[in-house]
Amino acid sequence: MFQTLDPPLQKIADRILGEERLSFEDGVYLDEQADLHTLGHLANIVRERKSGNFAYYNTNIHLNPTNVCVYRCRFCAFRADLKDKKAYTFDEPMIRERVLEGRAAGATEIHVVGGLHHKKKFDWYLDVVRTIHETCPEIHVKAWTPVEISWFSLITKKPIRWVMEQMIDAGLGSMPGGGAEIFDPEVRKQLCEHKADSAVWFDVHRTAHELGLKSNATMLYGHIEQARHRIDHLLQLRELQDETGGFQTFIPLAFHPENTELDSIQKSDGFVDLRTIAVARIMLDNFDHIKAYWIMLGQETAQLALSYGADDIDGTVVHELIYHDAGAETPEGMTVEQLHQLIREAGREPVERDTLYRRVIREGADWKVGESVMA
Ligand code: V47
Ligand code: SF4
Repeated sequence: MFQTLDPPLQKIADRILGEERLSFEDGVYLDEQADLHTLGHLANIVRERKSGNFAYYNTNIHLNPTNVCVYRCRFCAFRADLKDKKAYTFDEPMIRERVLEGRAAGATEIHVVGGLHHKKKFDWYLDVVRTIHETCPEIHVKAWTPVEISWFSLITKKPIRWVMEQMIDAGLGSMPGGGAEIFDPEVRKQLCEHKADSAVWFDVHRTAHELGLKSNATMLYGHIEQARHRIDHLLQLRELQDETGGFQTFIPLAFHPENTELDSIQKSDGFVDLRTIAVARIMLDNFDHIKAYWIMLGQETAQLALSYGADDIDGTVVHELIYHDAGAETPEGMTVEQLHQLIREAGREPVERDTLYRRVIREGADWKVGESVMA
């Protein structure tokens, strides 16, 4: 199938074709030395094994309830101090209005993450989830990262499990993948010294999985990290997935430098983005899905990514702030028709999924969920 590959790459290719697991050294080799086209071809084999020709998307809406944050991650352009001009905090009517806007647009999911507000108590965050759930119980609430959950644990002086149980009672349905950045402690120290470390990140996801929630995982790349940090990050995720099986999707997130403390770093190009997606698809053999987040990649790279390992492009999104504050030039949302066109142009078959990867069946303005798509 391959014309003469370098012997180390040939060995790795044989292992991928034989569905064998790759090592840390294999991952670093792929990341640093494999040519992009061979890498993409190998990742595509794994991708089609798992998802065939399907490319998933969902109809979703974002809510970042506040941008006020006690932390100062050096890569973040979204956060604000309490008295900043750009500081904002949603109240209950604003949250309800956002949810109703989502319902009118046919959203099956609301994606909620934000800052850690200096003055808000745990009940305020709990009410964010409760208000969403009570306003539209049919919309799945995917909310909070381990950074937020550990903050709630700190301010309530209660264990993480207790915090999560309260959130589940209020309507939490699953967790997004944020806050992971790069797990390596030296890199983390330089990016976001004070916020939850990797042990806490894993503790929260393990607890979520034990409580029956599904979650996602991310990796922020294209800043000060190196290949060995990226591969270590992927292998730590693979290990927890072996233990719990609770992760659904991995989402590599390209660093956007504009308006951040790290604005002297150049944003990664399409080659690096595709390489990162392909390596992730190959190394994370126990993850069902890899997401090419179109908001972050741009539409063209997201389309290519569907042949470099990705099988999901996130969704209609609407009201994205984290990437747009950091200079993303993509639109703030896309219609279902635009997503379909984007996926079909890339030669894939669009499938609308809900948060838990069940097929969404629409009849006029109504929708219901069917079977798990690959079941
Ligand atoms: O945790 C913040 C990252 C994350 C920047 O689970 C930045 O489906 C790049 O987690 N440049 C939040 N990245 C977003 C996130 C996410 C996105 C899409 C889907 C899902 C999912 C999760 O964004 C943060 C941080 O790692 N981030 N600032 C920046 N300037
Ligand atoms: Fe705060 Fe999150 Fe931004 Fe860090 S990434 S400063 S925790 S909003």
